Amino acid sequence: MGLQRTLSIVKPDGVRKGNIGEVIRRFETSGIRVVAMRMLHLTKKEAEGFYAVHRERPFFGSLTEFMSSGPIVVMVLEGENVIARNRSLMGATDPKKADRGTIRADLADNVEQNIVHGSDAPETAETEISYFFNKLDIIS
Ligand code: FUP
Repeated sequence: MGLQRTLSIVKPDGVRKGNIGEVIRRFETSGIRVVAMRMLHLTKKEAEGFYAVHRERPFFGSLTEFMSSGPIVVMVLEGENVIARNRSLMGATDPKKADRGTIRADLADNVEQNIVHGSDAPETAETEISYFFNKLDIIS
């Protein structure tokens, strides 16, 4: 716990649907600070690198195809207990199972195209942040 950082991604569906501002608004409204932000378009290889932990899963090909299908917005979020707070704002992976009022319940179409990514633990947050950002990119 304490002050944490986490990686957030507005996925290609969120960018396509014009949800960048809505996602960031929800973070800021709940007191979470954005301390780094960038827009980029992943190659298939870069998406595969990011989701390497899922490489044996049946959805890996489709997921990485989707994640490289258009630009994304990557952000570092900072706050007390921000890893769990971000996950609770996001809602369950499958929008049909996500609590009402969460980002995925309100905005996502299906389990693959689910608008946002958020790191799930301190170790993954560190690895995922460093996949996109250098130390000097992050405001402290
Ligand atoms: P989450 O941490 O909520 O993003 O969920 P996971 O780490 O379990 O899954 C990562 C991504 O894989 C999801 F965001 C979308 C994709 N996925 C599927 O496409 N199908 C599935 O059945 C499960 C996950």
